[in-house]
Amino acid sequence: MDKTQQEIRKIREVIGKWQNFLIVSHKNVDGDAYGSSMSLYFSLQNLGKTVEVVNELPVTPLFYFLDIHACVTKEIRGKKFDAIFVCDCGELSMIGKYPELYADIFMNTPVVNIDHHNGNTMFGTCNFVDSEASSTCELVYDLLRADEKNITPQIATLLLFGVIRDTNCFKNSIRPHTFEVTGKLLALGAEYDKIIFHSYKSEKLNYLQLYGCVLENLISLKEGTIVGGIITQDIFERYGISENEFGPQFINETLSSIEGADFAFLIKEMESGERKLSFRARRNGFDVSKIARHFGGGGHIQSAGAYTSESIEEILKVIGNMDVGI
Ligand SMILES: [Mn+2]
Repeated sequence: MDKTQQEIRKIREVIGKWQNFLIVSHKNVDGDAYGSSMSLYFSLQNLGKTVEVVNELPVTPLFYFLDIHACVTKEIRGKKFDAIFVCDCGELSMIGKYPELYADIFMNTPVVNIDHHNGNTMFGTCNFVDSEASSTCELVYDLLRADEKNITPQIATLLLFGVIRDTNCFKNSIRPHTFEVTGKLLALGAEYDKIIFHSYKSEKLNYLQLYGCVLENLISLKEGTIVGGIITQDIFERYGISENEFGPQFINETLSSIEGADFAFLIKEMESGERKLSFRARRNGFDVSKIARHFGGGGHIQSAGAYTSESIEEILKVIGNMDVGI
C-alpha cells in the first residue's frame, strides 16, 4: 500500500471510530477551502456524525449560490471534538486566530491535515498532503471515493467547485487525475453549469469598474515582465466593495493575462493596516511562492500570497528585485 493509501486508511479509521468533528480551513476562504470543508461536513453528517464548520471571517457572497453558508459557525467555545479536519492549509497559522483562541481544543485534539500546498508543515496527526494535486477537493474526493454512494450531487458539486476554482477553470495546476476526478464528479451529478455561471458569468458592474481603476494605474516593473496594482481602502470605498468580499478573480482572470508579463501581483490595503499580497505566474518557469515566503506567506509555484505590514515601497522593491525564475 502506498503512502497516500495508508493516510486515507488512517483518516477513514478516524472517521469510523469517532463521533464529534470540527472542520476548519484558512480564514480567507476560497472555493477550494470552502468546497473541501463543506463536502466533508455533509459527508460526515450523512454518516450520522456531529460536525461543526467554523471560520472567523464571513462566507464570501460568491459562495451564496451554494446556499449552505448558514452551516458555517463562528463560535465553538465550550464544545468538545474527537478530531479536527484542517482543509487546504499549508500551516496551522493559515486558519487565523482560532488555534490560539481555542488552544484547549487545538492542543488536545488529533488533527487531520488534508492539503496540497507546497511545503506543507505536516502539522497533523494524519497528513494527507499531495502538492501535485490540483486542489484539496481532488484529495477529498480520493478520501471519499471508497464510499461513492455517499457522494451526493450536492457533495459532488462542492468538490467540483473547489477543483474549478483552484485550477482557475482548468487553466493551471492540472494533472491527468484532475480530469479523472472531474469526470467522476460530473457522473455523480455535480452541477458544472451552475458553478461556471456563478463563478465566471456573474461579475458585478462595480467590481469591473474597480478593475478599470486599477488597470488605469497599472504598475509595470522590469519592462512589463511584472505587472500589478494596488487597491487602497479609498478605492474599495469608492466602488462600494468590502475588502473581504473581493476575491481572486481580478488577478486570476485579468492581471495575470497581460501579454509580456511573467507574473502579476495585487496589493490590497486592508482596514487593519496590513497589506494582503497575491501573486500569480502567467506562464511556467516562475515560482511566485518565493516572494510570498519572503513576506511570511506561502502557496503554490503559480499562485501564492502573504500578509505583511511592510511599506508599499519596500514591497515593490522586493517584487522587482527577487529572482523567481525556476
Ligand atoms: Mn487549494
